[in-house]
Formats: sequence, C-alpha cells, structure tokens
Amino acid sequence: MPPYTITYFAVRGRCGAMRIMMVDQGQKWKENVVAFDEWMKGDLKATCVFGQLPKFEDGDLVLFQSNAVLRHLGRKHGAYGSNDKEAALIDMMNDGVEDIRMKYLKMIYQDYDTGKDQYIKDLAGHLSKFDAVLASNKSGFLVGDKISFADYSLFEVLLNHQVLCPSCLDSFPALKSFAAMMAARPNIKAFLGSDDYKKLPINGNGKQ
Ligand code: 0HH
Repeated sequence: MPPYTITYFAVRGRCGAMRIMMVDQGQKWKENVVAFDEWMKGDLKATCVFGQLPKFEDGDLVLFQSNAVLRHLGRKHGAYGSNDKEAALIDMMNDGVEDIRMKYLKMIYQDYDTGKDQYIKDLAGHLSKFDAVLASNKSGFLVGDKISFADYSLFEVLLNHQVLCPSCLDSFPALKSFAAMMAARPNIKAFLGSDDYKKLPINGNGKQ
C-alpha cells in the first residue's frame, strides 16, 4: 500500500508540484480521482476542511492546502533546508512562487481571452526576481545547496508558463538552466514523459 493518497480532480492543477516532488523523492502514492459531477453532489466537499480539493493523506494524517502538503513532504524527505534560516528562506521563496501561481490561475480561470497578452507582457517582471535569486545562489537551487519543496513548486510553475509562452525563459539564463536541470533529474524526466502525467490537462477549463 503506498503511504500517500491524493484525492483530486483529473487535472494537474494544484497537485502538479507535489506529484513531481514525490516522484523525485522516490515516493509512491495512490490517486483518488473525483469526477466533477460527483463533487457537485456536495458530500465530499462537506468533509473538506476548506470545502476544496486536493485532499492529501499520509496514513491517518489528512491535509488540505497544497502548500501545506509541500511543506509536509519537505519536512519528511529532507527538502526543507539544512537549518532554520534556510527553512525561512525556502518559505519565502515558496510564497513568492504562490504569488505567481495565483496570478496565473486568475488569468486562466477569469481573464484568459482578454488578459492573456497583458499577463505575458508582465511575466518578465516576475520571472526576473527568481532568475536573480538563482543566479546569486551558485548551487543551482533556490536556497542552500540542496533541493527543497520550493524548487519543485517553482519548476512546476515554469513548466506551465512554458506552455503559455514557450519563449518566456529566453531572457533568463539562470531560470532556463534551473528548468533544464530539474527536467533532467531521472525520476522527473521519466514522469514528465509518462502517460500518467501527459493524460492530465494543466487546468480544469481547457485553457493553458
Ligand atoms: N488554496 C487551496 C490549495 O492550495 C486551493 C484549492 C482549490 O482552489 O489547495 N481547489 C479547487 C480545485 S483547484 C476546488 O476544490 C482548480 C482545479 C479545478 C478543476 C475542476 C474541474 C475538473 C474537472 C475534471 N474547487 C472546487 C470548489 O471550490 O468547490
């Protein structure tokens, strides 16, 4: 029995980064896929702490909030820095990634047809901040000298943005080599090439 279970819709969505993280950390998990009409009945929603998915189970621990899941996995698998100072910086970087993810999701779900072009124009201003952090930390990771949950989170956001705008990393050499380095990690490379990954749309409304 795999130790972890994800209950979520048939999308990459809010589970993209945690799946990539688990695969890279050599972990197995079970997927409970929830059909949207089943969700609309409301029974499962009523059991979710914030009325939303994903739900993540680690034995008898039940978690909601995708970033709480990433932090939990970070603590369990040594991907939360080497000391408190690094952990604080990793939290900061992950919050920065979350800011971009929220802007992206707003554009995808609320403003795709009229807002996509402006979103792409503004994107460089956001990506440049991460490029600068990576350029100054010579390890290739966001913080310290080993991978953290914030790296998986950033990588997943970059994957989605490369679909939105394939050239978006061209002006950012540190980000570009970070994305290539992450994509070349053997477990991640195999996962990104798998049907399990490719069969899922990025978002729930067909926009990407
Ligand atoms: N802060 C939370 C987190 O990070 C946000 C969770 C959230 O927004 O975990 N959950 C949404 C689903 S993510 C939710 O539960 C967006 C994907 C939508 C795909 C749905 C359609 C798929 C059909 C195959 N939304 C449902 C709700 O709020 O009732």
